[in-house]
Amino acid sequence: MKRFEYHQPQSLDEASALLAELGTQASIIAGGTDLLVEIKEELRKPLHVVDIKKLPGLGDLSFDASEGLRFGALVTARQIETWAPVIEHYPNLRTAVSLLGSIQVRNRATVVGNVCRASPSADTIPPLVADGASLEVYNRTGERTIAIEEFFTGPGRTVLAPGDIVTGISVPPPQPASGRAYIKHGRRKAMELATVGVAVSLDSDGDTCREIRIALGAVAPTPIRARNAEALSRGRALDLSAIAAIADAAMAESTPISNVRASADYRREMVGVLTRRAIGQAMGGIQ
Ligand SMILES: Cc1cc2nc3c(=O)[nH]c(=O)nc-3n(C[C@@H](O)[C@@H](O)[C@H](O)COP(=O)(O)OP(=O)(O)OC[C@H]3O[C@@H](n4cnc5c(N)ncnc54)[C@H](O)[C@@H]3O)c2cc1C
Repeated sequence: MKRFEYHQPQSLDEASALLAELGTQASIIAGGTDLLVEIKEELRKPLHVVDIKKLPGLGDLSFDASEGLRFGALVTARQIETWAPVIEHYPNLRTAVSLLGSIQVRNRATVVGNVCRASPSADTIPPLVADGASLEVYNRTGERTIAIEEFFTGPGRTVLAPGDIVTGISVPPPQPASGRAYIKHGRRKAMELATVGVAVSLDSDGDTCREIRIALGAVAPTPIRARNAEALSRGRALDLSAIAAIADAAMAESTPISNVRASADYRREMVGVLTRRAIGQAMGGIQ
């Protein structure tokens, strides 16, 4: 393992100043479940590691029917997985975190870290994209909010600049008569990264679909929205033939690569299969 200098700032301002000064030589560490593996395997060689665990206010977790869900950068996957409001109102996110690694990993891994790692196959990203989440970013020069869809610029790359710290994520409140689903497909049932991940959030209007957001993971350089498929769905009764057309559109929008886990053709096919299933699950879960 490459040696690095360890820093434990006590305030956001101090952490941001340090990160701005050290620039690309520094990496933030939260749970460390990605970063330490990458350092050990020499995929990353930061000279400085800035631990954010002592920063105040990053452990908050809240839900309000009018404000929605908000969680800070230190909230773990396991906290999200076991928290009643998430189980009740955001079953897509709940499913995603429950499929992330093992309980030991989930007790350390943060959801914000999973998003910031920006892996195309990260489990928590598709449901957060489908739900229209936004990221709160602190920099000592100012704070800003970024829509999660605008956060990713490529595999492992984001719009974050030196000095930026993601302090939390907000997810809008569920609409009445809405349903959500996330389906992960991998080679094994556990401890496996997604070969394809599909998240669907839909709001219904009686028999028709009022609004739908379909997010695909692991089938493009960044997680994506299947916007053509969504456009086909709005204002339409989601019967079997409509769902088949929507699933075909989602397949056409994916641009997967072949790698050790699956071929591009297989992944594209699975986008269709999982989109059909996820729409069905979201409709079945309408509350
Ligand atoms: C055995 C094992 C199995 C796994 N299985 C899965 C799986 O099934 N699905 C899946 O999606 N992931 C899986 N993972 C990865 C998952 O654990 C991580 O993505 C985790 O969620 C990252 O959170 P962390 O707090 O550990 O981040 P860290 O490792 O501390 O950081 C990850 C990255 O995010 C940056 N970062 C962290 N916090 C912030 C912040 N607040 N602001 C800005 N940048 C930040 C870091 O600099 C680093 O680049 C697995 C990992 C292991 C070791």
